Formats: sequence, C-alpha cells, structure tokens
Amino acid sequence: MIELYNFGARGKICDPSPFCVKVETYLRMAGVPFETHSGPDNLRKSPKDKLPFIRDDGEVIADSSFIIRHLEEKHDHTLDGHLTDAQKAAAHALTKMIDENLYWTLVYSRWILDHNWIIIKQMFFGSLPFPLKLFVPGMVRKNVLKGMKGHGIGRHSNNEITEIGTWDLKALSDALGDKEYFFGDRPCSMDAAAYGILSQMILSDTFTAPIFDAARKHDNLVAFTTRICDKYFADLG
Ligand SMILES: N[C@@H](CCC(=O)N[C@@H](CS)C(=O)NCC(=O)O)C(=O)O
Repeated sequence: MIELYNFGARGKICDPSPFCVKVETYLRMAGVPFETHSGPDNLRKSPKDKLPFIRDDGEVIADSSFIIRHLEEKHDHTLDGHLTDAQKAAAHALTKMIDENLYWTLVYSRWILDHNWIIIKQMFFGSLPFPLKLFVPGMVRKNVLKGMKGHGIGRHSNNEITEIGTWDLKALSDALGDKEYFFGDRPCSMDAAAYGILSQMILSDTFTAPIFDAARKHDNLVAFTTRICDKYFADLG
C-alpha cells in the first residue's frame, strides 16, 4: 500500500498544498490504493524538506513529479499511457506552467497579501507556544519572500503578479475548452496538476485574492474543478 505524507485535508480540499493535492488526485484517478499520514511534522521527515513524499514498499520518493513518474512506470502508465507524444509534450508544458509559475501567484496571495497572512499565521503557527509564536511566523514569512525573490516572482508588483497569473489561467481555460478533461474524455496526470492549483483558487473560501477572482471568471475552469471534486473527493468535506 502506498503511504502518502501530506499536510492534511481541510473541508473538501484534500490538502492546502497544490502538490499534495496533485498526487492524491493522481492516486484517486488511477485507482491506486493508498493511505495518508497527515501533519506539518511530516516536513521534518521529508528527504527534500517539502511535501508531498510517498513510501512505496519501503522506498521513499519525494516531489510530486518524481512520485507521478514512479507510479506511472510501476502501474503501466495508467493515466498518461493513452496520450500521443505531442499530447504528452503539451501536458508536460502545462504542468510545468502550473507548478513553476502559477503556483507562485498562490504563494504570493496567501503569504504576502496582509489580509491572508493574518489567516495563515493563525492556521500554521497559532498553536506554537510562547515565545516561539512571537518570532517564528515572521521568520518563515521572510523565508517565503526570499524564495519568491530567488524565483523572480517576488520582484514584481501586486498588479503584475496578478497579471502573470491571469495569463496562465487564460492559457489553461483555452487549453481545456469545452472538453471534460484537458486531453479529452479521460483524465491524465496533467488534470491532477490542474486540479491541485485550481482547487486552491476556486474551491477555497478561506482566502480572497484578485487571482482567485480571475480564476473564477473562467466558467470552464470552475466546472472542471467542481466536476473533479464531486467525482473523486465525494467522501470529503
Ligand atoms: N517540487 C515540489 C514542490 C513541493 C512544495 O513546494 N511543497 C511546499 C508546499 S506547497 C512545501 O512543502 N513547503 C514547505 C517549505 O518549503 O518549508 C513538488 O512538486 O512536490
């Protein structure tokens, strides 16, 4: 049985991390049995200091891309096997756009916009003992900003970051069109990646941000996200 290490579900969203949602959605779409171990302490157990990671027959694999490659190879390419090489290339490019670009607009919205930071601070650090709760949240937020500067997104203005995310969302909406999934009537791993980020932007009512409003303006992305939630996560929430 695959063991998935994540942060843990909040309502009908199976994790606050889009990468953890991506892997869990992949497992559910592929029908691979798994169990979850949830909690922020998992970060300390992760070989890459990030979540998700999985344990499969004693082998530990970290990072959503390596996990999905591993599962595809082990289970006879359950989700991506039906794609043509050109579709695989497009799916790869869209997945990287989500993971390496659009993702950072989510990080910015949650950690840097002050009205959301108040919520994050309470959510992740609210149970820290005194005096840790006085300085740890600020230190972590500073590190997030440092990561955003290193990536490059942190050098843009608020409006520019929203614009960058809006371009990606339009690309996703145009790529999906009126199809059920991005490459037809069968899901692939890219659909799991898309659900990972869109569930955070469209289904969550915890945070508000211009980029989430922009996501909700695309009717087909809203319908796609709701469909996947209803079909694969009916047990949550
Ligand atoms: N490339 C990694 C990214 C994973 C990642 O960034 N996870 C974040 C949560 S969204 C994390 O664990 N952050 C904790 C930290 O950086 O301390 C993947 O695809 O799994």
